[in-house]
Amino acid sequence: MPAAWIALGSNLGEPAVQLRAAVNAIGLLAQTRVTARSGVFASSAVGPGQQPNYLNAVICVATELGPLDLLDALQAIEQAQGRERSVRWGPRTLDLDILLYGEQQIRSTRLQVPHPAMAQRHFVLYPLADIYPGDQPLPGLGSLANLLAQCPAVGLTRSTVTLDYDLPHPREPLT
Ligand code: A4P
Ligand code: MG
Repeated sequence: MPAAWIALGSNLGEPAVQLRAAVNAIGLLAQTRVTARSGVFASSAVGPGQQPNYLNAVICVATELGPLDLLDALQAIEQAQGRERSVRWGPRTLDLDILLYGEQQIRSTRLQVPHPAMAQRHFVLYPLADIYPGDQPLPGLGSLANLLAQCPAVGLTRSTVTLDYDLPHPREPLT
């Protein structure tokens, strides 16, 4: 099954709860399994005006959904968790971005993969480094070690929050 890496971000509505709920919802998508979860990182908002701080994380999924079907599914989860799209880079309960989808490089109107801003974003690269295979170059972007070296983690801190579920995973039998 192709592997896709997904970035999660939230700065409204109890970000830790939003991130955990999103991982849970992604794990319940058809033909999709969450195979790795990064730690959770805190940082101040990149964007306009005064905004609450963000929590960010990255997960890896194995999925039979094609890239656009995966995007549709992620946008439905954003909507279900109360996402309102008003201001570009404005505060949000949940942002789900497809960072990488297998080896594919996609440049369509709706979907650009690798995500065009990922190389400049410490809140994406450092969580990704928790779970991305060190010896595997990123399609079109080279080694993650190089990207990290050019993107200092200034203002980024590892949170004590984790993506662990508070409740038993719905797919596990309840005893
Ligand atoms: N789209 C194109 N490529 C992709 C992709 N690879 N993954 C299109 C997901 N979507 C993709 O996205 C707008 C459109 O991008 C989608 O409809 C989709 O067709 P959006 O989520 O509605 O808008 P946005 O998130 O406000 O814009 P954008 O440019 O995606 O913003 P970013 O880059 O996601 O930045 N500061 C901190 N500390 N942490 C953050 O997580 N996030 C942002 C948002 C700003 N500042 C932040 C953080
Ligand atoms: Mg986005």
